[in-house]
Amino acid sequence: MTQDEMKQAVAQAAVDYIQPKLSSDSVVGVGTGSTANFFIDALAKVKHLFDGAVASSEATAERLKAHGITVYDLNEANVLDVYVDGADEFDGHLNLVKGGGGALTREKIVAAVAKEFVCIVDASKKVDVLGDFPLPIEVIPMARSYVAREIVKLEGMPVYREGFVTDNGNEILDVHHLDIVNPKELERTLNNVVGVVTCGLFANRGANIVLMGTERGVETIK
Ligand code: ABF
Repeated sequence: MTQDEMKQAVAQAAVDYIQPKLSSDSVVGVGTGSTANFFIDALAKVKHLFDGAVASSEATAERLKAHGITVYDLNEANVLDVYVDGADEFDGHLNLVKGGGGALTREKIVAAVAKEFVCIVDASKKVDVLGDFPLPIEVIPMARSYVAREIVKLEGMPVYREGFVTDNGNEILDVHHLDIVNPKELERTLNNVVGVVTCGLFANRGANIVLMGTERGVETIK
């Protein structure tokens, strides 16, 4: 099985998982990235079963619309029963690193609103300790150097993601060499640095369930 086939299988498994929860007024939170794109394509086949979607990025909104799925602004949707999105890393406690695609802030907002966060990954994303994947941090542009200096004090090595602007008009620092043994605490610490919009740790609101595509099929981790 190729990595894309695993992503496709897990995307279909996510549709199968949420389908019984959908009703004609359901609004589905939809994430960003290549696994989320497979999910959108699979979700489009059951678009008659729900009302519409909230997107975690402009790219996702475009893909949903191209499939004829109504895209709502989050402020228009009172309730999101479920949010489905990928991740760059996850650990055994369902803490996540996200933001490799740069959409972390909107992803974190949609995840905060949703009653259930279903994370869809291939097996390469599983780790014992988070931090091999450089941790993305969205920063207000004028604060970039200050935030970088504060991160060095925390023993991380920040790298400016050159030429990249987020959907919110901000910049990204990718932080290398962090050994994330206490993700909840580090998430709070980083989010408290002035100029940080949010960091890519999803620990205080991690996933409720991870569906992981493997060579042997899709595994469920809760
Ligand atoms: C989003 O897409 C992210 O938060 C994460 O950065 C990325 C995962 O991408 P892919 O599914 O392409 O590996 O969910």
